[in-house]
Amino acid sequence: MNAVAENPYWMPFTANRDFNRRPRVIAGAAGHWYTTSDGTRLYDTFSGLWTSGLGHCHPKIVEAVQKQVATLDYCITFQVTNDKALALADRVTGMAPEGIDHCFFTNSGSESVDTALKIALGYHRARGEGHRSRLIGREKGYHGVNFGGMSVGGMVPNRKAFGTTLLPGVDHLRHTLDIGRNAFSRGLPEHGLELADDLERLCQLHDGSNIAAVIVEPVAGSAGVVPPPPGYLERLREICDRHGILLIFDEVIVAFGRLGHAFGAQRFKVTPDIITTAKGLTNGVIPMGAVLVRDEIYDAYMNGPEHMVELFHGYTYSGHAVAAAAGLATMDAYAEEGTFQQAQTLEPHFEDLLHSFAGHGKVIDVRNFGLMGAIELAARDGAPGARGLEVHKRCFWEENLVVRNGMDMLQFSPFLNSDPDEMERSFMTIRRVLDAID
Ligand code: PXG
Repeated sequence: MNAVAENPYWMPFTANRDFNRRPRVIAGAAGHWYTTSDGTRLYDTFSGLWTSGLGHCHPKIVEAVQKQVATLDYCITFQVTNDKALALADRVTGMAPEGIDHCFFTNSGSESVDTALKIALGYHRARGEGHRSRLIGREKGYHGVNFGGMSVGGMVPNRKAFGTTLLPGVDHLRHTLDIGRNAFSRGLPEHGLELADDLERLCQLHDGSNIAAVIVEPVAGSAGVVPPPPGYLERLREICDRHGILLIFDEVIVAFGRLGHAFGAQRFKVTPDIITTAKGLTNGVIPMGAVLVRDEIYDAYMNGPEHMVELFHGYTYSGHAVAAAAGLATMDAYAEEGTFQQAQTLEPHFEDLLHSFAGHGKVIDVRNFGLMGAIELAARDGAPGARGLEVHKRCFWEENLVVRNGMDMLQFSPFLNSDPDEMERSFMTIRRVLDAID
């Protein structure tokens, strides 16, 4: 078959022409393994796309979804809701840091981010500070692909194509990746705390009273796992408090166990004003996101005539009954199986496996925190990204392993309930591949 000509599917974030030369197609999954359309089993080193920490086709979630879809598939979400959405909002806010007791549902991480930015702007307006409109993101930040998230995001390829149509009034903190000083750090890197002071500089430049919100990933994920220096998030919190700025943690990747806690905020002991989530909310089974909001923010909206809509925002599928049922079953599984504790226990083993690549000739950095890890390869001369893609493809075709590469960074998001031996074998395979290629 001439796949290049015949494949009508325009794939997301994919080199489509390269893919079409030899399509990699998955048709089934169970636990920690995928099955391709020709029946080959592949070990998944990325938990889906940071999504499926409990493993694929978790029986409890499958059952809950099957039951829900046959009981109530969809019901109108504006002015009416369903029992599962109410229960999930209650459940998730119950796991959140104290004072964060409200939850707005979306369908993805990108929607969670744009929702959070709008909630922040509306909050200031509701308090008579509508002039607080500036938004601050960070270089290398990934906050999804909608216009708000792209604007505060700092992934250059995402911004390049749309650079002239992004939101105005956005600034960026410098990123904290410093391979020169921090290469091969285990966990949080030593250097770079002073970079948090970029926020204070922007407050001096614009006057803090014009800044609505700062959004950061507690650990940058898509940028290739960039944990913050110790004290960095605390310092952002202090500066935000000093200037009345809302702090948003984008926890689309880190929430629900990836850092060994329900929320990254709890691991870092820093409480933001808004938390964005998606992915692990339903173990990736049904698309869903949630924006968790501090009480003061919600309360500020609850003004004016009671018959009027307070927040002019929402999605047809906000709080979808089947997604919410998947979310509830996911939360049950996390609790019953002690998943967050399992993740904590695996962390040192995972760290050791990653850092066993530290002396490898093709590796320029290894970074990790929680169950997030990256091995950064040296780029080939004149062909950045080629070495990373070759590892991905060789692992897929020759080693039955799904390995995520972002350019020359290999990224790892092991299952929260990984079998240590399986995890170890996957890294031995990657080493073999790395040794074999140019
Ligand atoms: N925020 C963060 C922190 C994310 O990681 C999004 C928002 C957007 O979520 P949606 O559901 O709209 O995709 C993400 C998504 C990677 C990778 O390889 C990461 C994401 C998506 C695709 C690839 O690291 N994260």
